[in-house]
Amino acid sequence: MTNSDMDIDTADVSKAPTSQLDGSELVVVSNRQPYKFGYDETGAVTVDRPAGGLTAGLDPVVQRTGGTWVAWSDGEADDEVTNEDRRVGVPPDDPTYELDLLSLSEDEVEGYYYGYSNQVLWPMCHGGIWQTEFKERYYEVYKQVNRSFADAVIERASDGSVVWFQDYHLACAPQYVRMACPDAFLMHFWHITWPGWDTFRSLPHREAILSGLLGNDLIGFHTDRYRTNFLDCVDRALEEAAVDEEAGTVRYRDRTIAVRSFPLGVNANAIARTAELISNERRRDLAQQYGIPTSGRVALGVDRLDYTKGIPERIEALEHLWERRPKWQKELTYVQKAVESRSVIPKYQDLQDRVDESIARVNDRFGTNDWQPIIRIDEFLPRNELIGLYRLGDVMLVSALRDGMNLVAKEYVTAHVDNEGVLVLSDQTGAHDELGDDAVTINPHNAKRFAEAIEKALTMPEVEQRRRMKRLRQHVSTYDLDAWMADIFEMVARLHADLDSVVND
Ligand code: ADQ
Repeated sequence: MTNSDMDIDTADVSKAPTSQLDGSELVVVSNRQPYKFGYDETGAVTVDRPAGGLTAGLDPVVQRTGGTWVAWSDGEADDEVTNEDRRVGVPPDDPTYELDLLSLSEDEVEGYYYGYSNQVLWPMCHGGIWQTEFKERYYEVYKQVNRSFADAVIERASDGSVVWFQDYHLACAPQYVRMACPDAFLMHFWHITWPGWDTFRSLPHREAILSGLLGNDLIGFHTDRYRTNFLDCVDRALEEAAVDEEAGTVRYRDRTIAVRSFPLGVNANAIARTAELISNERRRDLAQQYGIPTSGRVALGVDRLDYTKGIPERIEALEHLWERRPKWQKELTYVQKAVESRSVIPKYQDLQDRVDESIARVNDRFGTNDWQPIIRIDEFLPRNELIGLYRLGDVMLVSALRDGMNLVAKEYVTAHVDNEGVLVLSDQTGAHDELGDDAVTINPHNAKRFAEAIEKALTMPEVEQRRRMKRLRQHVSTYDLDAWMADIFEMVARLHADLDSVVND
């Protein structure tokens, strides 16, 4: 087996404390698998390791605690590497925990993943009621797949286990597990926004989704706003639930569920260390490789191609800037690092077409023989190259229309170890709640103001730039991934202790 992502330094992974788990077996449940098995061109099995974000952060925790990770099996070589129970020890070179892979049929993937998860819950949670495709079949399949995830958990979990569900793909599973394992500790982290009641009430299955999540003992959101929205939705939708907003609890079916906010951070030490190792020469090479001019200024965007990320709005603002302030033509180049996402869904195809058209229009309008205003990088970049790219960005443009957190903003800040660079950040992101004071704030819908904000960022005096960046970096390195994990495990320990005292009373 070969490792197809050799850039990951395994010594650079999160070192979050796990002692609060007190020997409990950890079972992580997520849609995506932390190790993906495929084949290279010679037919040898390859393994893609987690390269960033939460999966990369959680993997070392489970490596330390041991236990199980249940996920959808979508690797080409999964059949070959797993045993008859579809389990495989990971990390492959020195296994410390088991990956339990769930096979899904094409119909299941269509209904559960592309259907209910990504055409109902995703747009609805981001406030896009008109973007949703409510279909009863999607919901039926979503429940059925959630049942399969729950069955896999039930097979592994005991009453002493801590089961940790990730995200909106698994809203019904906790209730199913609860029925079989009444004393296991179940928790859930919801990675996307939770909308207000007036949006959430459009969901035909709203009671079932809430009730499924209330099978947990602890539910976490990125911000207080989402936590409050969730409690309000529970209060209005479920007659039998008693919400204590101040305490952040719900009393439901004779159990108490704690609802808290835990803003997710990035693996700041690892990013900063990688960033420090990127020499000026390496940066120049990288710029040359992608045709990025080294003489002018660079604005950067790094996103999944998703309609929530505000990419067309960003291009419109840049167009406005180049049009109204021609001095930035040939002086400012915009680099869009995009990664294709959920392309079988028509709304995602529409977005990709829109982005293609806008880039072509702007390049056609302002481009010259020796300058291309927008450079697009579509290919996969290993993690250290992505960090190198962050360092090339004089200005980072994060213009999401809605975003649970937005880790890209935090990664950019962390990579700027020299305290240079300016973050332009949409006030519609969870990250803005933490970073808004030292970023240049935008509303992504106002192209004129957005263009002014880009200019403000580009002309910010160096002293102010450094002062802001330093504060941003301080915040992001203090509230990093380890701190996030420690907060959550500390809460688990506290709730565990409360449960024990109830049992012993
Ligand atoms: P995403 O919507 O995927 O995640 P985001 O937080 O911006 O959004 O990115 C997650 C990770 O993907 C980051 O580590 C980033 O480096 C990587 N990434 C994004 N675009 C990339 C690209 N073009 N190339 C390479 N890597 C790229 C969801 C929620 C967010 C929330 C996260 C974590 O929608 O609001 O912040 O989960 O909870």
